[in-house]
Amino acid sequence: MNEPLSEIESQALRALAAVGGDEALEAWRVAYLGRRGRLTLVLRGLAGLPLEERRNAGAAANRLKQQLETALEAKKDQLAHSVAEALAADRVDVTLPGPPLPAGRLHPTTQTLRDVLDYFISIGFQVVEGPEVEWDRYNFEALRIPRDHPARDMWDTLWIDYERDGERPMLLRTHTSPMQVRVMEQTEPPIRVVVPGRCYRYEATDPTHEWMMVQVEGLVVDEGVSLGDLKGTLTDFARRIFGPERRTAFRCDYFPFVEPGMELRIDCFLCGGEGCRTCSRTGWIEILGAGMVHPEILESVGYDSEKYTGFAFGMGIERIAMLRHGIEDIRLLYANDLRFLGQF
Ligand code: 2NL
Repeated sequence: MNEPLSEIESQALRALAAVGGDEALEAWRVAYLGRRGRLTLVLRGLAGLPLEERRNAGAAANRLKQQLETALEAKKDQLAHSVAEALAADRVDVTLPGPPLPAGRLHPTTQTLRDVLDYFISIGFQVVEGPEVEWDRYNFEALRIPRDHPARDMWDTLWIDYERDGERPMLLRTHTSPMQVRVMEQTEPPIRVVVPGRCYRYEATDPTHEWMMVQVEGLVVDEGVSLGDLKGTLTDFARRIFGPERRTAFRCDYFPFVEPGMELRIDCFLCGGEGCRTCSRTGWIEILGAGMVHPEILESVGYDSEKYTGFAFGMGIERIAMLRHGIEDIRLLYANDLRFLGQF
């Protein structure tokens, strides 16, 4: 009993359409075209038919066989294609850049410190660093600030918990001058150095004071160094850091280690000299202290003060950075808040 070919055809094509993978396709092939498949059985069953019928039915069965084989090949292609498509859709582009990493940056104090040092390096100064823990002798005595000197009140010091002969001879340096004394002790003029570093004062904090600050001091000692050299150097410095259009002015000030002593001011770039909060309504902003090195200091390190003269200066880097960026509270610089620090 032979199945009608039309039945095989419609079932085979429907089943083939439902095939979704290689395994199901092979099962389909075995079921219809395999050695014991439905169409094969029909073809075998033809043997018992009379010649004329066998020829007609045989031709029809062979056409269906070819049709199913063609459909099988087409299905194979389609499956291979959809696998390729799925792989393509799933592809990872390893050349794509990754998600951006948060970039670090230099602290605003460091940025300004580097600009200040770069200026002095450019005009021939050397950069020297010294210890943050100092001897009283270098921090005060060698700079004409003896224990009973009223100027000692200007620095409220953090003393190291170490006693010798009933005294505390060690401290956290209050300025970087002690390193300049060490330089003078160890070298003969000419000297042109800048000394950057952290300094400490035992002090309540407020918008313009911190217990730690970064100071840069400078020292020039040579034959024939004059107040003109001081004024020329520091005026040029002020214009390099704050802009070539800045007006500058020197005014008398007192520091025990210089004579004469002075401060350098620039005209207020916020109000143009009118008077505002930043310049305390004076129209001028103080940016550093300076003076001619006191001859007693030169003598105490073994220099002949008749032969050599020098000038020195000192500035707080936070103050310079605050002026440049319009920062109104020094405590913001060391509060470690990235919302603030990320702006510079
Ligand atoms: C300021 C003022 C100053 C000096 C520092 C100095 C150092 C030696 C000898 C003489 Cl070894 N002077 N340094 C001189 C004048 C002013 O600093 O306002 N600093 C923040």
